[in-house]
Amino acid sequence: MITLPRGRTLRLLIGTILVAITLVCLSNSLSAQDSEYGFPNGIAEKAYLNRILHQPGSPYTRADVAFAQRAGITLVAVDSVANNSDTLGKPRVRGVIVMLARNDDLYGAKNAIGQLEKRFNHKYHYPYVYLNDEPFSEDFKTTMRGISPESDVQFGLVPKEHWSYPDWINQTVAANARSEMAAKDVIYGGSESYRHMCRFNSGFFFRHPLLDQYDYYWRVEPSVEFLCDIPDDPFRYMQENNKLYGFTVSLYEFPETIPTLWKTVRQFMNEHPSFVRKDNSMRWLGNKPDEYNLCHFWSNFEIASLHLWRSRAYLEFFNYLDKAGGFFYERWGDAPVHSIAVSMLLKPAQIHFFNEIGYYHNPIMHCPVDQPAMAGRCQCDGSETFDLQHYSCTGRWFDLFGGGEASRRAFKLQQERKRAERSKQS
Ligand SMILES: Nc1nc2c(ncn2[C@@H]2O[C@H](COP(=O)(O)OP(=O)(O)OP(=O)(O)O)[C@@H](O)[C@H]2O)c(=O)[nH]1
Ligand SMILES: [Mg+2]
Repeated sequence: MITLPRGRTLRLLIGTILVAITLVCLSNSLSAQDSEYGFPNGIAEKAYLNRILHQPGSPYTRADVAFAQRAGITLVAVDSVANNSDTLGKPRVRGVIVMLARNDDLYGAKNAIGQLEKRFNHKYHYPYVYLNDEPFSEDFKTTMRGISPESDVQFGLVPKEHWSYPDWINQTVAANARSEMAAKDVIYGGSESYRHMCRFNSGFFFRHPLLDQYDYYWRVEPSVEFLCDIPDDPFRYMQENNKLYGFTVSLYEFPETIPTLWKTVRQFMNEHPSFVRKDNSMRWLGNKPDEYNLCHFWSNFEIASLHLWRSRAYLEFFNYLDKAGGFFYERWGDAPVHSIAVSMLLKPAQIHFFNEIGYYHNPIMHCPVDQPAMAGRCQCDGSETFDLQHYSCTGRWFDLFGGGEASRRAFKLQQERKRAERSKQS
């Protein structure tokens, strides 16, 4: 038989429970409002954006400024940025098209940018920044200037410290890891330069001085294709709708490239709970906290805020991962790193699926032609779009956060086509 406490003991017990509840609530609200990083729960959205975004007039603390200096980031005053107008007469959004490339990527770079010009930028003249870990050849520069004669075009060298081993990495261990992965046929498993590239795209590209003056970037890779005329300005869309990250394709990562990534992410989250947005998008990454379902946005296409990566929260996250060594001891890609960060730091409404941008990066295609009205401006077959195919994670995104009507219509077309093919064969 259970003996219930009475009288003074009961009052004492209830009192203790009430005090404990109050303390828990108080500590939650304090940690929500008062993280050193101003992040993000309990802070009004605008203030939150101002804190993570280095916006003009944002209330930087001294600590923010010191941190930015340590991270090699310049806080740019808005007045120092020319307020050009685009050809449509509105003030220009501070957007830039960025490509990391080698000199021998010239042919692919020319094709990709040629298509982007034809489909979109000939109307807007957004500037281009090309980055390389080696100096660009005159041939590369002249050719690429010629493709977008009306845009400002800049060529930047990646600083050595953004493309080399940090001192805590044991290069012998890294070399052994590469050999082991190559022996197992892991894609790019044996490549040293690929690892520097992934680390650069994860943690450094946005610190390049040529990007200081911009708020948004569009990442383009050599040899990708833009399959549709792009009617509206995606940069402006991002700005006007408070979007911070945009994607067209998502899929599953190769697990062999990231054996300890998720464990490291979880450690980071446990050690820095104030970075983890309460209304985040992490459900997309799996149903159980201990298991990563390998979903990621395919980062060869990104239209996103540069300030997202310049935020203290992201830089702390990147530093944590970088210290863990997985960029070199494994083969962590910038795609899962960006995607996990985006899911942790942003709410779903800040992440945008750019359905209308028809896009191809070998071997995957996103095509928005789900209805005849769109067919006139695209060179792709919507019934072949990747969106809801089994290796895509975009369906999961729609299921969790809504949207995707066009993709569902396209998927229906896909099924009908397959059925028709099957019945023709039988
Ligand atoms: N400057 C420079 N750029 C690189 C290097 N390696 C890759 N890149 C660029 O980094 C981006 C990603 O590299 P990719 O080789 O396309 O990697 P991926 O998309 O995972 O693989 P693919 O399926 O081969 O396209 C591209 O813009 C490349 O041009 C390098 O060593 N130096
Ligand atoms: Mg590529």
